[in-house]
Amino acid sequence: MKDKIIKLFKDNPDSYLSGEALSKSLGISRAAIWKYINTLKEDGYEFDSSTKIGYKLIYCPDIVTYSEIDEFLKTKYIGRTYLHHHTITSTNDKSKELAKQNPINGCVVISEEQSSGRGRLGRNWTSPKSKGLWFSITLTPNIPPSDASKITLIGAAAVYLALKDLGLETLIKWPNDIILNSKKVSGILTEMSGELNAVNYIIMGIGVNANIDLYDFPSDILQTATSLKVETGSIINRKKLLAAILNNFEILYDDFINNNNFKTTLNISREASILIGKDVQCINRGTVSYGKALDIDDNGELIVDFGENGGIKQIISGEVSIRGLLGYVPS
Ligand code: BT5
Repeated sequence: MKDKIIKLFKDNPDSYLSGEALSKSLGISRAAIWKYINTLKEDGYEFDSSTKIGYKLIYCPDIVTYSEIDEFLKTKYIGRTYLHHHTITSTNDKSKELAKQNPINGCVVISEEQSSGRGRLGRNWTSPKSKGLWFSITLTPNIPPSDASKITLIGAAAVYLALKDLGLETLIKWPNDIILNSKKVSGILTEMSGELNAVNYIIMGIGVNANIDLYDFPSDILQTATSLKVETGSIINRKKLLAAILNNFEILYDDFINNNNFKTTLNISREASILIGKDVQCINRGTVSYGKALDIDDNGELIVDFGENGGIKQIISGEVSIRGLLGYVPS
């Protein structure tokens, strides 16, 4: 209902809407309207109000609710079911809980803040309030489970394209990191529920460090993590950025699911790769092997040359972490 009320105000900019008109349009009592207006004020909306003529919306807060991103969203189904939280443990966990009952293709769960944001392999993901985009997309593709890792590359390509729209040239550290000026600004956590031959649902969680300040990062990641605000010196419009990611994602994802076309994503993964041509360490369950990243193959797997003893191998994303020889990214 809050979304509907905001939409009415946005459809009538510069106008005062009376309690009676709102109550008529929305089919709820004037007392209920008054209650909703108060909760909207708590969310940071500001209204000019007059007992005679009603309310006029004068300020929208930096909040990533559906009514705030709808005007930028061009998708058919990605983000058209949309659940916004102020705080949550993890949007991946919430999406999983919902999908277990009824997975909705394209459903986005987003939170201003996560108290237990997760990375891969049980790592933590720092997700401070209203300073980033912390969201998960539920997908129900009819693909074999072996193709699920491609969804991560599609997600990374969508973030890359959205940031490019903002004039930011990022690099992709296969399979799930977006790098700006050698530091991580975004990470992706893709989780799947499936049978041997079929995917039930996929939850793709994306974290983007939009307006995080350096003091928000725990000291142990200060060397590897950054935000768009830190790198550009400007506040990023989270609403437009989120919509751009979802818009780009739907185009790439649709092309893959409907036309079996994964080429655009592959081209982006290769051209923007920070790994190809570089010496890397592959860390698999604590075991480190050294090699040179050669390419990303047509299935989205990383091809690494481990030299005389190891030979050339395909690395499947998931359990493996890739690092530069001396640090987080290769130099
Ligand atoms: C990732 O894991 O990069 C996946 C991150 C996915 C986060 C999203 S937010 C919405 C959704 N809900 C969730 O609970 N998660 C997803 P990985 O490659 O394992 O990287 C994790 C590592 O990155 C940590 O061990 C830290 O070293 C570092 N890190 C933690 N928070 C960070 C941040 N905000 N920015 C950059 N690096 C971070």
